[in-house]
Amino acid sequence: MNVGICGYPGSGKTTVFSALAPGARPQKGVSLGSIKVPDDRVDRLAALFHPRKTTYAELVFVDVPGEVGRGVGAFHPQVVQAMRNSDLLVHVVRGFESPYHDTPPDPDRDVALFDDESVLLDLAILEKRAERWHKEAHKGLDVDVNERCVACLSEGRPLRTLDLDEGERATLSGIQLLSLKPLVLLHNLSEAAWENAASAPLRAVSRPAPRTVQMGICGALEAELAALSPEDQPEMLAGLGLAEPARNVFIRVAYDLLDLVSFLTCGEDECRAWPLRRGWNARRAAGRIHSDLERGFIRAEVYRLEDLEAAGSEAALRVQGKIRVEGKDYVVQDGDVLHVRFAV
Ligand SMILES: Nc1nc2c(ncn2[C@@H]2O[C@H](COP(=O)(O)OP(=O)(O)OP(=O)(O)O)[C@@H](O)[C@H]2O)c(=O)[nH]1
Ligand SMILES: [Mg+2]
Repeated sequence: MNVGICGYPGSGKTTVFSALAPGARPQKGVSLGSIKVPDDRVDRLAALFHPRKTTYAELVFVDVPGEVGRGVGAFHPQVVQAMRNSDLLVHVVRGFESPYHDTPPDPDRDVALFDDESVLLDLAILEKRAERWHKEAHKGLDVDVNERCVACLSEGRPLRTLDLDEGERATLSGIQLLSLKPLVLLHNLSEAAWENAASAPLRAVSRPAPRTVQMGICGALEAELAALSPEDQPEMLAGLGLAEPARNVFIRVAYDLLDLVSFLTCGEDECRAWPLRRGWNARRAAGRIHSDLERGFIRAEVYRLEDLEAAGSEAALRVQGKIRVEGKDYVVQDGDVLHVRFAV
């Protein structure tokens, strides 16, 4: 899953990138950094299996450069490309005074501008599509959905506000519409604003619009925190009055917006967590592990980690009849432990 960190020049994107993906080295142009999603279930499995390897689910962050002007029409093609390749967009909104800007921060203007820009880029694509289909006299669900989307965008509304069911959404897959991607409005506050009680509403996680989450951090402080050794972090967190780094909050927000669950696999080789779209079935889950497992899927043996811990071993679990045999259509639940049986 790719998380695109974007926004206007000097809004603190690279600073936020360093806070969210510590250890990644920002570069000129587009930088990539990944983080492991902390998951105590992987640790609990590892305590039972003593595997050679433990692997956590990962989020990949993309720091999109901002060496472009501001205003509608300002997104550089390279920036747009990086945004299209993202599953989730993070709009870093400047909330601090900076020597690089001659205007004070204006979050509302930046949020509106960003929306307008995404809406116009999407509209251009969908209008071209409509024109082509009109010429070809093509009809169908895809045409209807396209029409609804154009109407929505023409009113200046991002596509994520549109109520689309799975089938309707599928007609839009593959075109990477920016305003359809889930969005985090990340207000990047100054140290002073962050400590000010008046900015509490900005700091709290809220949902101002469908598939949109707003949250506030002080990027500079969080980046400083992320650069500390794990032993030194608790002291700084306590000093800031925080229970956890913004990174952890962000991971939960991202999982929620992307509608992800994790399933687990285990054995003496590896214990691992795999992100999966909520509602996906066992066969598609198998495909996350390897395409052979999806193609040759026979069944999945599924159990709950709590049951394994209570029983002490898979053998004991089997005797208790707590290992279920599920077919390809079984909807995988968060925290399910899966063994896929397959033949190719
Ligand atoms: N006071 C304050 N300054 C910040 C904060 N975040 C970033 N800055 C400063 O703002 C300036 C720009 O930060 P960057 O992280 O480089 O911003 P950017 O969006 O990556 O910039 P471009 O990639 O050039 O568009 C730097 O001088 C940062 O130190 C913050 O939370 N508080
Ligand atoms: Mg930058």
